Amino acid sequence: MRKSSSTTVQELPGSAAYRPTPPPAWRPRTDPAPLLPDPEPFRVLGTDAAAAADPELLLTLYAQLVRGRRYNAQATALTKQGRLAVYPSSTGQEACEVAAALVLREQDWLFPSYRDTLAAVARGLDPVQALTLLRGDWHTGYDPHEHRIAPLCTPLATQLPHAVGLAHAARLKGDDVVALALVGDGGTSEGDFHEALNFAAVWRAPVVFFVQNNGFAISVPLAKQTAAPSLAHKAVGYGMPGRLVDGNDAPAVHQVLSEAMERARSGGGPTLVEAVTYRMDAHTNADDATRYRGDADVEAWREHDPILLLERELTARGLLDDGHRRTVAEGAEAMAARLRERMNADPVLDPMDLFAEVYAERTGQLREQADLLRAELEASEETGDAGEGSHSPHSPRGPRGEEGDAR
Ligand SMILES: Cc1ncc(C[n+]2csc(CCOP(=O)(O)OP(=O)(O)O)c2C)c(N)n1
Repeated sequence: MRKSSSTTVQELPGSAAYRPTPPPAWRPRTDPAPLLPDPEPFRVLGTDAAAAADPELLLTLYAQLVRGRRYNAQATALTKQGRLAVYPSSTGQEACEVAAALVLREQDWLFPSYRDTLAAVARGLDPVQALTLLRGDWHTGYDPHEHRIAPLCTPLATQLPHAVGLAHAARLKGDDVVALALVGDGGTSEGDFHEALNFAAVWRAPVVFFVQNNGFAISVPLAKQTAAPSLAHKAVGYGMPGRLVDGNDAPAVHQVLSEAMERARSGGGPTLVEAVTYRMDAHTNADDATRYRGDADVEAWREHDPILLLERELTARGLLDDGHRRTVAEGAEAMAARLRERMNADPVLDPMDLFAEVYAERTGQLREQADLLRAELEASEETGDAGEGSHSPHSPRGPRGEEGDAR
């Protein structure tokens, strides 16, 4: 902006003063070639690498995928029964969700988006606590510090700078912690994505960025989201490696993420991993996906289903028979029944919790509002207006979880 006639202003591109050539001292600091993703997504299943895959890992992944699929189906059903306000299903993306959870050590942190309840559950979070926010019952629904799972993040990509901040702080303190941040393809267009990746690369923060490219940002297809050759290519501009992986190939995702985590752990800095997958369900229960995509697309992806791909491999190697398959299915069914039962119980909530655990020290305005609410609640209790279950004393932690389910 021109301040006064004597101020020198930078001329706009295209003017005579604009010199796109950098000064002679400038040199690229990194050879981009090692940072570039492979042209094709990395695969294990259906390739020679599959024979070397650890049978125990394959079976663990299988059990978690089946359980995850059942969890998604049950949570979706709960929205139809009015027991859950909203559920962004990760059906079709279970390999990404499960692998993300399994590559974390206890001290590592997961930074999920709203679509990643399953990753949180696979990390060991109680399945009901994981749904608390989506039921609109309470704040996050769990203690992020206890589980080292940040709140499920609804504003797109804001979890990425959070993850970088935590990772960078851990490194400054000398703590052996890696942060794994999940984001959708649409989230990569956000300013927070840019700021997080740039800062992380410059400071070599121990963080892994994991993009689940599921084809759509609600109704916006990837082709309208980016003109980049792949989302993994974006890594190169920041000076970190980009990896492209088949997001429906559970052992492949596990391997690529494990390598990225190890790189971060050992001081090698961040990695951007893009998993190519597909969102089989609508964006949420509030969306009608038939308005922007055809059944044929969805059907084509059924042939590349993460459970189907893994089952094929396990069966071919004689690692999975009907008995084992039944046991896994029954375990998933029992989890779903328990989830149904617990979600069908009305939670006892305290309206005063609205003010709890938001600020370490409440502002004057919030103190005033809390006093007003308390007075109203007390008045309605005296007149007997309070509905059943309202303002009853209960755990200060909100809806209580049960057993650390799922591992
Ligand atoms: C900052 C911000 N802008 C817009 C929205 C509204 N919104 C919610 S989900 C969504 C699409 C996100 O798509 P993507 O990142 O690909 O993730 P997916 O839902 O496919 O997992 C949008 C635009 C939001 N939540 N936050």
